[in-house]
Amino acid sequence: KVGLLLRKDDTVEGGRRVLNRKWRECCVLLTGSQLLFFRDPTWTAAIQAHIAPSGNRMLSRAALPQPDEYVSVKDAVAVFDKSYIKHRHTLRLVMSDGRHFLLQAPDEKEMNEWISRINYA
Ligand code: I3P
Repeated sequence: KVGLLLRKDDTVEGGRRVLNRKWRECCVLLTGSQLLFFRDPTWTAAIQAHIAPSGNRMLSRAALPQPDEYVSVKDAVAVFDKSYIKHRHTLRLVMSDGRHFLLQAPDEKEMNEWISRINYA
């Protein structure tokens, strides 16, 4: 699965509050159990073109741009955090090391799809 999401880092490893709390748009790709972040949102279409229509599997890794960051979601959990009401359709990605990312999807359907894909990855 690939898409444009807004991301805000909430806590770092260990659970301390992140200082830079700005929302940033990024292209996010879930492949296997890896969540890849591309800072340049204009890559979305190019990245999409490398994904099989069925979803998760990459057709060719070779021509993909290098992700700016990647995280393994194997021990991570994605949740809809009811207490976070500032932005709609925003999920909280909770990493086992204490990092929390907030990811804002374009709509509720997309948010729910990201949550289930991440949790089943
Ligand atoms: C942050 C920015 C974020 C906001 C965050 C602010 O300020 O306005 O949008 O997160 O609030 O600190 P700045 O642009 O100066 O970095 P929310 O949209 O979630 O409110 P926070 O400190 O409560 O996370």
